[in-house]
Amino acid sequence: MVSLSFACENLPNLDTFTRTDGMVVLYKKSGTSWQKIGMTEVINDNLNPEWVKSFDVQYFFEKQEEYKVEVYDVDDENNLNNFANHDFAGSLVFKVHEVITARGQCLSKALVNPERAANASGVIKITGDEKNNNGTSEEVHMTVRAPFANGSDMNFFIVYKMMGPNQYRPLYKSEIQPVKTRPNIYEWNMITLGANELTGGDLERQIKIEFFSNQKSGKHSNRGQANFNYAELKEGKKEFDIVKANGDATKFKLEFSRLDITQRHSFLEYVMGGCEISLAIAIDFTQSNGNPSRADSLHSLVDL
Ligand SMILES: [Ca+2]
Ligand SMILES: [Ca+2]
Repeated sequence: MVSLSFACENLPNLDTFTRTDGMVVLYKKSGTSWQKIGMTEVINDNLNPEWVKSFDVQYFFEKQEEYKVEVYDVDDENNLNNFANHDFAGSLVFKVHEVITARGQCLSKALVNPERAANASGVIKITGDEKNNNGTSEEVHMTVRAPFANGSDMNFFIVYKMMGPNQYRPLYKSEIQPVKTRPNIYEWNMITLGANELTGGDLERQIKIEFFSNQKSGKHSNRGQANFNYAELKEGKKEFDIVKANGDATKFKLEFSRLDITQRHSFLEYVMGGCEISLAIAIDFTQSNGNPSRADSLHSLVDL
């Protein structure tokens, strides 16, 4: 299995008053037609979007399977599947083999749009990450907490894993946390990420959490980042310095207010372990037990 993810650079601007709202649609060739596999999320007002949503595809060494990406500027956001209502940025036909044999498993090519001059439709970067099915089934649950001086900002963070020198792939984007006036501490919802997803089998592979102050214009300003690796999380290290994008120190620290590592068990493991599931259903046809919405009914549903 290979997990494909996408980023674009220098997309043409296809909105009059704002910027392009990019979305990628992935297809696989089946006979003579293209079969849709799925779509990424929409990234608003950004000519260099980097999508979090990835797609797992089978890689057969002996087969030359063709895939196609289409990049749209979403204009009909209530009807994402209505591609005719969006502006078409460009497309690219590729093979998984090209992606995983590219440097850093990242294929970078110009998007093609016959209605525009060559190389005027931006560049798509397709990253292929091999999924190691023999790896660990651990997963890490963490709650990110960080202080930031300006309590009027709405902040979010993105978790990246390193793919190569200065090359990162986004794995998770948090919700946007609103103002916390006192004591300027932001805490986001707990997240769960698979160890394989974070490490690709290398426990010391760098993981980066980058904090952003959310701006409606889409020009989110970077508030700093914390770097660590999975091995440090396993040792129970919960605090990491937040540094600026240029590496300068800040006085802030990221703290995991919750950090747990657990085993993720497959359904088959439950079955092999002797797990039995039984389901009993009863229907009460009498009225003598009272209304189940009342706490004093024998069949009260209040606690359910
Ligand atoms: Ca548009
Ligand atoms: Ca726009």
